[in-house]
Amino acid sequence: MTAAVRVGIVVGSESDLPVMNTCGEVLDGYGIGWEIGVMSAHRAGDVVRAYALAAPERGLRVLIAGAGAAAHLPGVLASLTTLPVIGVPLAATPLAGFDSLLSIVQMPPGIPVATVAVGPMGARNAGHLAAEIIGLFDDDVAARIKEERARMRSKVQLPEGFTFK
Ligand code: RP5
Repeated sequence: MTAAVRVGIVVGSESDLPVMNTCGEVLDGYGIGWEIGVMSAHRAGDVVRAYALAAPERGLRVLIAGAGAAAHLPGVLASLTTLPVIGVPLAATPLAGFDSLLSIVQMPPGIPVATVAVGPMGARNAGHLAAEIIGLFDDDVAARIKEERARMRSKVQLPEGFTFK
């Protein structure tokens, strides 16, 4: 059975897709349904507005937006919906994502965007954070998150002579 789509990923350009698809891979690992679309806040603001307004009734519970340069996509989405919005700053200009990071993270009070790290690391963490939000009301996802945390913890290698108590 295909999982219901709960997470909407949007990017500002087709050039953002390779990085942001890794976010979807993380969601796949938790068995969470997701979709991805390309819609720039600058070049197609009307489409972004329609997508944000339709999101709740379409069953989406979290929006993730990845964009580079003067990255307004996450903030514009957040202005149009009360669904949680996660912003992923992408490195698309000579400023290497610092421009995008500041554009996304410096939101005014009342319209938050949960901003993650620049680039691929942030794209993956956006998937993990979205899973934690979904896990608040989905016990299967919550259980998979616990399994993933245990898997990460199992990578510990103790030095000889050190006993963990
Ligand atoms: C942003 O400008 C996009 O999110 C992308 O990261 C960057 C460059 O876009 P393209 O010129 O590759 O379309 O809006």
